Formats: sequence, structure tokens, C-alpha cells
Amino acid sequence: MKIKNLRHYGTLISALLPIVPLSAKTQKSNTAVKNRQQPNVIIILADDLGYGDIGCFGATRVQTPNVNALAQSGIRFTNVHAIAATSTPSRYGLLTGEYAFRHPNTDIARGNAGMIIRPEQFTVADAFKNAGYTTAAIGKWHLGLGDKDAEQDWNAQLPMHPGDIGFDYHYIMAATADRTPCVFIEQGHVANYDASAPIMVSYDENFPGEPTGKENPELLYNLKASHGHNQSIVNGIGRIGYMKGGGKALWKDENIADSIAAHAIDFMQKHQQEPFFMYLATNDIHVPRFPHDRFRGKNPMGFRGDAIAQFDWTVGQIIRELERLHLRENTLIILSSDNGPVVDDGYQDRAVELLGDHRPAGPYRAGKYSTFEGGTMVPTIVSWPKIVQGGQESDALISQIDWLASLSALIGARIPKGGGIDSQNRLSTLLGKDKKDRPYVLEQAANHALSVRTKKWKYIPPSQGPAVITGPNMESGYARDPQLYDMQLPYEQENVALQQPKVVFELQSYIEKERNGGVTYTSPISK
Ligand code: NG6
Ligand code: CA
Repeated sequence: MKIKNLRHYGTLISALLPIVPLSAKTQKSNTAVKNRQQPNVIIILADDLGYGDIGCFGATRVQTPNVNALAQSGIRFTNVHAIAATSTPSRYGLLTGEYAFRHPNTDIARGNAGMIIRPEQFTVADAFKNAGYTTAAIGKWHLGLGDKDAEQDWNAQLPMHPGDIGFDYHYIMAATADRTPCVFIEQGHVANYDASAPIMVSYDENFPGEPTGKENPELLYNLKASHGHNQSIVNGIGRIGYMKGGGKALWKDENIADSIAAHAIDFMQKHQQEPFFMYLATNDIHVPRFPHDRFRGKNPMGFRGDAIAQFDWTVGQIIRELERLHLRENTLIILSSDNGPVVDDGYQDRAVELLGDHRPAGPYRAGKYSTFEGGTMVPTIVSWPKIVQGGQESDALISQIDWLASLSALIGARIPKGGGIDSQNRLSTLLGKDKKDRPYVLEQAANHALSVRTKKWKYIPPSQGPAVITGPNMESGYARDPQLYDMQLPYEQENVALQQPKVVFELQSYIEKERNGGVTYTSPISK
């Protein structure tokens, strides 16, 4: 059975916030209540968007007016970390408040992975739902669907889906745009299902007679692979994984952003009378980057730049609709990314050739997959016009792992025992009332290496593996020796581990404590 703690409405709302007077009846009822005064909350989570990829974080070769205006209306956070340097573990931690390394099967998930977050686990969506919100997950999912790996029947209602972990509504891509199945799932079944083209998916073998990128490169009319992505072909683009069928349910990559925005807008319209929580996870700017014609070919950096512009457009659509519905003032928007940037992630989209002096990770080293800061350092904006004054900046050290507890505190949701074990309430920092640093932040790289960051230091324990990840050509940060960097210089370059053995010892001890069950530990030296 699912743990569903009904919150006692109004008991836990932070002292920071204007308290909405409650009727005696409401206070006594001890059940979830829909109250229009509660803020709407929207998490806009970009995919692979780097610290330096948007204008308000320093980009000059791509225009992001909507994101810049959002930052101007609230707080620009300059020291926020995703939980991991790839999507699945990062999103797992964000939604559950538990580090991915504590849970099996949290590596980059296949498109036919079973649901990774199980119904009995508490999620940020549960927190909102229990507090009387209507909740939605729209866009990229990448956390598995159905009960068991590879056993989904994509032609029937899936037995397990985001509806089982707190989301009232979902319209999602099972994994990533480069993984089969290339269809949207809405309320547990394939959207626009085409009965004339039953869907079959395999990550083991192709279906007889179906073309693949490897055998039929002439069919790759939209994008060719640079590495991998040579299995099934959908919409002239090679994918990871095999699929057959789909018919009119198959997505067209150029319409994905429009489709996600339209469903998000529809959800807001339908639920404008009640508080809602929307987890809006864009496909942009993940590969295959193949934006709509309106954007494609417009940016000097090619499709990667176009995808950033398309992401910015999505943000603009959401904000305009909130304004039109007169909901903007009392909507808290948190915009961030699931991991750092990558330039060549497997398609010949000329992103490397056209990059110029654009620095996707800003001043930080490496990017997606890496244990260096570029892996998890993500641009982040918080905007809530009613409560948070605009034009602010914060360099507080923050991890997305704390969003579950912070947002639960915001709405007075009770986290059940055993839920969100790694998540701390840092709401006042998120709302700009203080700039308290998390004592330390854990960063998980692609090979599971855990590094640790305090405001001052970054420590990377010795780990096995190649120094460069071939394919994306990304510095992994893995080394046989311990690495310690003074983060006053954002680019990790001068390893001072030998000069600072005590610091190394202390930071190593944080990792060990966390691996041994999450004992909170406050650093005496990291301030
Ligand atoms: C890699 C893919 C990459 C991307 C990544 C997941 C290849 C060669 N590379 O395995 O393209 O899909 O997985 O990205 O297949 S993430 O942002 O969803 O974690
Ligand atoms: Ca990602």
C-alpha cells in the first residue's frame, strides 16, 4: 500500500510567508484542501542545459529573453547542483529526496525499464497531492514505466506509471528522445494510439525486416549519428533500442517542444481554479537536437543553439499563459537543468564545429557525465513575484536533493517517516531570505564516483576509469589519486590534495558517512 500522509493544512506554512486565514472547519478537517491562495509551483527542468548556455548566465551567441526575464523577476542562483551528472539518477534524487546511489537501477535508464520509483516511495508529487494540489508530470520522464523491465505491453494500459507516485496527470516521453519507444504516454497509455500499428520494443534484438541506422544509413534523412544511435530509425533519426509499429502515435522530433508546451498550457487552463504543481521536464536541449522549423537553422551554433532558443520559447509560453490566466503573481517557478552540458552527444549536428567561443559549462570544467563541476553545476532561477523580490542573486551552495523537503515545508506537507531521507528544508535560502550554504553537496558522476563540494572545496576521491569519456569526448575527472580543488577558482585545475591532507580526510569522511546511511554532518572548516 502506498503511504499517503494527509497533511494538516496550515500547520507548517513557513513563518516567512503570509499566512492565509483558515476557517475553523478547514483546520479541523485534517484532510487535503484545495485553497486558491496556495501558490502554484512549477519546476521547469531542462535537459543537459549547461551553466553557460543561457544569456543571464553569460551566453552571448544565443538569445534567451524569456529565461533572462524570469531571472530578472526573481533570484539567479549561481551555485546550484544537480544530484548527478546524468538524467536518471539526477531526476530520481530530485523527485524522491533520496540519493540515487542508495537505490538500485538508477543508471541511465533504457526506454523499456520498469518504474524505478516504486509506488510505496514518497515523492515531491505526493507531497503536493497530499496538500490538496493537482499535480502533473509533463515532458521527459526517464524513470521507467510499467512493473518490470522489458515486460511492458505498449498497446495496453501500463500497470505502473507516474499516477502511482503522486502525479494526477502525465504526458511524458518514456525515456529520452534518442531512445525507443518514440511515443508519448498519457495517463498510462500511448497517446494517439494507432491500433493499426501495434508497438513492440526491445533493447536486445531488432524486429525482422525493420531498418536500423547501422544497416540502412540512407534512411537517416534528418540526423546521422556520430556515435551510437544506430538501432531503430524513427523520423529519419537513428535511436537507441529497437521498436516496431507506432504509426500515427510516433512523435516527430520537430514537434516535441510544441507538444509539451501545449499539454502544459492545457493542464494550467484546466486547473486554474485550484493550486497545481507541474513538473515540466523539457526534451530540450537533449539529443537528438532537431527543433521546429521556427528555430532550426537560425542560430550560429547550429541545432544546439536552436534547441536552447526553443527551450527559451517554451519558458515564454508558460509565463505568458500564467499571465493570461492571472496566475503569474502567485506561481513559484523553479527553473534548472538535470545535469551539465555536452556538445557531441551522439549525432552529427555540428555542435562541436559551430561552438565558437560559447562555453556551455560557463567557467566550470567538463560537463555531463563528469565528476568535475561542469557535471552537476546547473543554472537555476527562482521566481515568485508575490513573495520574492526580483533582481536578486544568490551564491548559496544548494543541491536539488533539498527541493522535496523545501517545497514540502512551503506547502505544509508532512514527509512520512523514511521518505526523502537525504532532503533538507532549505526553503528560506531558495526564497532568498538567506544565503546559507549547504554544509556540503554530493555529486554523482556517470561511473558512480561520488565527489563532494563545500563552498570552499571540491574533493574527488580516487576512482578507476579513463580520463576522457570517448564519444562525447568529455573529461571524466577520474584519477587514481585524490583530487582537491580550491573553488575560489571555478575551473578545477590545481590539485592541492597533498598540501591539505586534513581537508581531504574530512571531505572523504562525508562521503563515507553518506554511503553508510546518510548521517548529517556539519563541517567546521568548510565555511
Ligand atoms: C548515452 C547516450 C547519449 C544520451 C545519454 C543519456 C549513446 C552513445 N549516448 O548513453 O546520447 O542519451 O546516454 O543522457 O548512446 S541523459 O541526459 O538522459 O542522462
Ligand atoms: Ca540530461
